[in-house]
Amino acid sequence: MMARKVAALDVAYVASGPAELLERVGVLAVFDFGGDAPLAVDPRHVRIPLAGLGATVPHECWSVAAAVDSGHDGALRWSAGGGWRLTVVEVAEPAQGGIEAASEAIYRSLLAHIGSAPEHHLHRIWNYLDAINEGAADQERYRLFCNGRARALLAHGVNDYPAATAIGHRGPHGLLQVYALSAIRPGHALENPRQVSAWQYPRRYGPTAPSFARAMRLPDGSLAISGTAAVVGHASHHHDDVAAQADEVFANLRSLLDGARLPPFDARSPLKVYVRHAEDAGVVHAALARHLDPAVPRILLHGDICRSELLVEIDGWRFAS
Ligand code: 3EB
Repeated sequence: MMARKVAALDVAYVASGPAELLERVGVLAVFDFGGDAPLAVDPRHVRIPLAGLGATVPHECWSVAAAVDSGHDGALRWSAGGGWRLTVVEVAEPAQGGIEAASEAIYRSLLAHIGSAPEHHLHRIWNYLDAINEGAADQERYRLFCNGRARALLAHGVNDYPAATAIGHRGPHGLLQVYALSAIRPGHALENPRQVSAWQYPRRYGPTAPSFARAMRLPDGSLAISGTAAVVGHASHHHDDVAAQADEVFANLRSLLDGARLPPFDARSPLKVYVRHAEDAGVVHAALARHLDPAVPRILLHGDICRSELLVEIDGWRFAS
């Protein structure tokens, strides 16, 4: 059998409206941040429950150099083309019996869908839950989410973790949203030499270490970068100092790119910046200006980071220039 290659994947932040974008050839998804803009019936139109920080927030548009198909599978929505697949699923936690059970259920349905698709290699996953830091110690909602996720991954025999982001949203209470990128070809997970691998975090951070890789080298050679915070080794650094945390995030990102033998971010490196306190947006903007070429596309979003002392996190992509 001939190994099919994947088409080039691209992610861009664009001002155009969803209706116009969804008309274009090869559009895999259009993400709308925050607000309550009406959703198109199209399964490729995804509303993310994180508000933008800034005057106008562009849409995030995923496209491939190929024809795209899309549809529904029970509660899941999917689109696929060029060897890539986006799968989106949302659940109401109360209907599932709480965050831990909801997390396990959403991952089981997602993994079942992806596992039976041609694009069955899981590369990158995003997780959004509300009140992420609510609950004391091991009852913290993020830790309960990690328990459920790990159980589903184990049940499906997944031990090569995808790159991931897990962020707290301020949207509807009990809304758990997960979406994933998978492909017909495998990727290659990367770790960060400055950071202990998340799945090896010591017990003090929770009963189940988080199941994610620091980055994924995609089958087209691009790099998908996980949520990166001011974690050095396994410890959070610079409590209460968002500027110093942002500097530490960039030290982590540089170390990740160096490890992957990739040059610094450029116009083909869209980044998403999650900021816990809206009033920190100015300080974070200044940090981005210090560390990034002005051509690097970036979006600031209002979101909570999974440890309560962390104030800023960045994820993104580095596509071939
Ligand atoms: C960290 O380094 C910060 O649980 O999926 C970043 C990215 C973080 C993904 C996840 C958590 C996750 O531990 C938190």
